[in-house]
Amino acid sequence: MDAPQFIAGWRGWGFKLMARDKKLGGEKGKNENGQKIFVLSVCALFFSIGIVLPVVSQEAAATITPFFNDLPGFNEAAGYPPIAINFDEITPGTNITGQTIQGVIFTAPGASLIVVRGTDTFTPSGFSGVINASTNKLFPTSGSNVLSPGGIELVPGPNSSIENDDLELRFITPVSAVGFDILYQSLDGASYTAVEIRDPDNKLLYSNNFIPMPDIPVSCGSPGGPLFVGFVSDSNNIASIKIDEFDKNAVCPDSNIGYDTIRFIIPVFNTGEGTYPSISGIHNGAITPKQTINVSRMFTYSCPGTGGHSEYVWIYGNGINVNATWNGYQGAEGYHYIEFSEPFTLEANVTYNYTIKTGSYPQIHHTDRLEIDDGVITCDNFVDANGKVYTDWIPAIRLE
Ligand SMILES: [Ca+2]
Ligand SMILES: [Ca+2]
Ligand SMILES: [Ca+2]
Repeated sequence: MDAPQFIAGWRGWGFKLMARDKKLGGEKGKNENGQKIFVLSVCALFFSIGIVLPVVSQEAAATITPFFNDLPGFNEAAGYPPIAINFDEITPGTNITGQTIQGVIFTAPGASLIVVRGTDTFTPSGFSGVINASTNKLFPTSGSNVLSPGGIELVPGPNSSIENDDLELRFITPVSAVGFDILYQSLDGASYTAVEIRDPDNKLLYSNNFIPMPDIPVSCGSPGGPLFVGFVSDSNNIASIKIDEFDKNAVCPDSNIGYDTIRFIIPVFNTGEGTYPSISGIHNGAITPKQTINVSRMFTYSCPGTGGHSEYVWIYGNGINVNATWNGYQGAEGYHYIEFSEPFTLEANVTYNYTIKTGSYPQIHHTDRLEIDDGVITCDNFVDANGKVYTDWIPAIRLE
């Protein structure tokens, strides 16, 4: 581009313009005052000639609604997706590049994806415009850990292996909504981050080349802080989301970002609650999930006032052969669960056999075939504790 490109957006009392460093030849203004004077003079120009530039943002398909700095709005539209990933169970210092967590593949277009304790992050010397470097950290929004591409040192640019803080999340099972916090080294009013969302065919669903920050004045050296970004689709078509962070200079202590508190609905296979009558025994049948699910444990619904549970589960066929054994009445609700030693994946529209041995009084679906939103589960036979055989008893369970 020959001329600077600007993003204009109505912000209540007026509009605000942000100059993108990349569009100005790769660097921000020489100093903050110079940049401010430049932006103000451009504002004055547009006010004087009475034009408004369009928002530089495109929606290839009108199916995605963005929520910037609006967690309540996102929750309302998306049905309160839980926090699925908070990084708090991962040992600080772990590089999760290429790893799959809760069915999400973490890909690093830039610096390596390192989980750190947020308070361990720090701003070294080398930036201009520093007011109080101890406030320029990646503060967590859940627990104490965050994802900080490049690690704990939030270095000035250019230094692409440490401060190019891009992130791509790929969902094994596409979702209809995803939200998370971007942690800015300095919440200074200019995000220098872009976002792209793609469907399972890699088709662009949504992009925004300059994520809007809250309505705060641009102010070099501001303390670090989070910005919630969320996206809601009208179908389960969000397969990947890519954040491009493109502040790569040493002007103001703001060339690093991190991530925390990722919200989305984790795909499960849930039969929902069953009914009486109930008795323990051994169930054999098949499960066909409608969506690909990452399984690490199985929940069993119990009849009220009983300790109904599963004692053993075996899932096999079509490349899967896993089993797990109950380890007792642990914790308040822990007895409902059987944990598998390693997570495994059940593919969409593939049928797997199951054998489930129950104890006490689990809830039962009294049918030989149950079709639910998550797929289909059938009963081949059920041998109850007295040796009686049925073909229409399906245990009420949830694979998650
Ligand atoms: Ca966290
Ligand atoms: Ca970094
Ligand atoms: Ca950067």
